[in-house]
Amino acid sequence: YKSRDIERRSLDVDGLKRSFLEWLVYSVGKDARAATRRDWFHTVALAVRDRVVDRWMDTTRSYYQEDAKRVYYLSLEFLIGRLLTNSLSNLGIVDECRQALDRLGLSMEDVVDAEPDAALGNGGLGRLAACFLDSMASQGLPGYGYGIRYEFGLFEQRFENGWQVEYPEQWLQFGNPWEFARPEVLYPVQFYGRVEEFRDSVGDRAYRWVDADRVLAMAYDTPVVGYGGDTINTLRLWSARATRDFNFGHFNDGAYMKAVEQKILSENLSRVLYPNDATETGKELRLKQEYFFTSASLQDILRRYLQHHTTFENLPNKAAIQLNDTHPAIGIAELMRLLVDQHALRWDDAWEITRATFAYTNHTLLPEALEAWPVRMIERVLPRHMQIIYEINAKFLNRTKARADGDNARLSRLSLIDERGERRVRMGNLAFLGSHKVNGVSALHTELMKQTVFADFHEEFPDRINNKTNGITPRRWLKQANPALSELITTRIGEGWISDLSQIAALRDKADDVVFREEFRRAKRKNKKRLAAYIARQTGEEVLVDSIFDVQVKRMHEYKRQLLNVLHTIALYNEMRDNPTVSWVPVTKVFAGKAAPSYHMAKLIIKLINDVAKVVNHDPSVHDNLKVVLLPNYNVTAAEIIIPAADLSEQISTAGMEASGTGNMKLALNGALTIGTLDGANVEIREHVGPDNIFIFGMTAEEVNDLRASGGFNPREVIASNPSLKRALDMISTGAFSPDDRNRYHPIVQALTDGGDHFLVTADFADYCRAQEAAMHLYRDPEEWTRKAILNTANMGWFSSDRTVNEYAGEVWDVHPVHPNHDG
Ligand code: 26Q
Repeated sequence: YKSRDIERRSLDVDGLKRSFLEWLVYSVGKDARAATRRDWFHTVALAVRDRVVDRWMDTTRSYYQEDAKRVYYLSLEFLIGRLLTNSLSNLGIVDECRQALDRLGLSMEDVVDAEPDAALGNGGLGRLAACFLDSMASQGLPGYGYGIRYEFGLFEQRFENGWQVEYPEQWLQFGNPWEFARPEVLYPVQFYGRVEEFRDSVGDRAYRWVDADRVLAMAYDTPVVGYGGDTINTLRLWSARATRDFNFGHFNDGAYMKAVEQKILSENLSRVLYPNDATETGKELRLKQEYFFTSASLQDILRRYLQHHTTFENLPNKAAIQLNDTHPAIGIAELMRLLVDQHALRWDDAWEITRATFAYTNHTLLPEALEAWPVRMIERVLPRHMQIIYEINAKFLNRTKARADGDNARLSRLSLIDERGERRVRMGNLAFLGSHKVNGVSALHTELMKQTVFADFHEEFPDRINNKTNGITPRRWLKQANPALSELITTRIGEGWISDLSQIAALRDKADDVVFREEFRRAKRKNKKRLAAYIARQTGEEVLVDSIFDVQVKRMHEYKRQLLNVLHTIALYNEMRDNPTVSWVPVTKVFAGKAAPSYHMAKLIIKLINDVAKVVNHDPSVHDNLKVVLLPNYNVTAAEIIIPAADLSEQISTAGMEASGTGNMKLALNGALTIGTLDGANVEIREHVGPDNIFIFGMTAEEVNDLRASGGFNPREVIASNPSLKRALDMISTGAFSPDDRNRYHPIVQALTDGGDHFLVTADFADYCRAQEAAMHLYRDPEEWTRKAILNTANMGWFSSDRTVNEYAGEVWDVHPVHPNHDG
């Protein structure tokens, strides 16, 4: 056994190669001649996993032995992407693996490309959770991710005739070599039924939840490899399994098949990720998903706690539970239920423990995205929780009423129940009240939380709201995605930046070094070639590597204003056609992003981009100076190719509407200059990179607010006074891009005109064009452009998710690094 064990852990080229061959034959069941790329991916992943498990168990054991306080990150989304390069890179064996594959006649790229992209998330919120997992593990913080093991991740996007069509994303189809099924880690989760009141042993009123349906939550664990491989944390995802207890009602008519059918249906709970990154109003299955994974996670957390403790008063000293938006907020009522109903704590003690344990992160102020579940639905699906929510509300409002001297409007705003129209539970209010800390995700967003949605709560609890500006992991988003730039950086300043991104500031001096600038440009050009090849493969379009790669990659949303970018594209197209003798800076407009399947306007914008691309790309009169591409199926893997190649980063949301953004950080770190509004984290990016190294335009959040309040904005007037805007809009509305259906874009034109232009696209258009011109002008001066690009990379150190996670650890969680013992 011993020699085999050592073999399994060997990190050198020979050991890896021998492991690969062993895994290929004995676990994948193929010989080298018959193996496909996918077989090789599974082989390599399993061999790499071997190098992780001992350290993983050491880590878990160390946490247990030290009875360390753990942080539990509850999230309905973890957008982790591929794990092979990530694991190899964090273990420090990328080159060894490449060589081992080389000796087997295989290309590392081919093997890496055979891994499906784990898209268990929609966008920013889910990717943030994945970055936090990396940062916690890389800094030795005892952090667990808890979520759902969706069988289908975010849909695969294809374009058919320019329209988005969704296909199921079957990432588990060929098995998942990274996960460990834990069939023994199984918790019951209940739904429906009713609540019975009874007297407990001392004669007090007590409640039990009876006649409920049961589903089992089964755990799957994925190791989270920290940088350097010292700490290996756990991502635990729950899968729904049917119970074996039967609904005996069905047996009266001998309906065995009917009973089994119910069992099968109960497993639908973990089937699919909801593809809406704004709210999916009132879908019962979504509510059940939220409760399912939250309840299982809390049961697991309490089980772990009770291994060391017999009473609950120390729970807040041993567990910090972070709610990633309100999606797991039902956990507040669930923990109360577990403590009061199952462990017989007194209400007030349970409440104090609950509040001290939970913290809540808000990711949006958009009113339509604030979760509010119909009372009638919660009553039916989770009857005991509805009672508990009422009780929390009654106690809170009673205490508040005493000081509110008759301000009923204020009380009704503070209430957990929205009484206007159909009665609904405001999950944001529940999350706020049940947490000791509540945070926004950028400085501006946190300020706006205080002034808008949580103004009354902020007045009531002035110390509760705090800011935690988002961050991104430099391992995935610089080291792995951009080897060309990473290696250049490391040759100049060493590799300390990988685990301490503040060190990247040492590059500031290099901005004035011509040689360094030349090498920086060379790295960018290499990445642009890689992207150009990807574009050609995906769209058939040939783009100029020396054009400005002007990139807008993110979910399709009206507030993110892809339309503003499209209007500028059309205006630029017109100018190029009008002035064919001018020597234009060639521009490649790169778009990518998915629209929620039910978001018709977003889907129409996708079609418009594809229609504009068709016209522009085939018009010989622009001499290839302008190309428009919309890349299909944007996901983490595509982002890793697109982002390192960008020159210009489009961050152009209506001010006040983007909570933070994180793509903005990835792009700036990779040396793209930002063109953006003063929204979300763009504000802080400007402060760090310096106002001379970013193109800021448009209205501020305050101006947007004032304009809306005064109601004094007429898009028709703005359009009439701007000929290039008018012309672009006229072209859209008269069918210049849709000769086959001239009315196709009526809804878009309508929204921007008589619809009142809610997202202020027309209001910001002129200033946006000015900023675009400034960018194109600067691009003509490669030395100046590169200098600013370097200053972006050098000044983005603060936006590491290591910094963000450390702030949470110190100010919200009170957790500390644990150094696993690997010699035990
Ligand atoms: C809610 C209810 C029912 C179904 C779906 C949802 C749902 C799902 C996903 C609501 C919202 C989301 C995702 C939100 C999101 O990604 N927000 C982004 O979070 C980032 C990380 O903080 C920020 O950088 C972005 O600004 C913010 O838009």
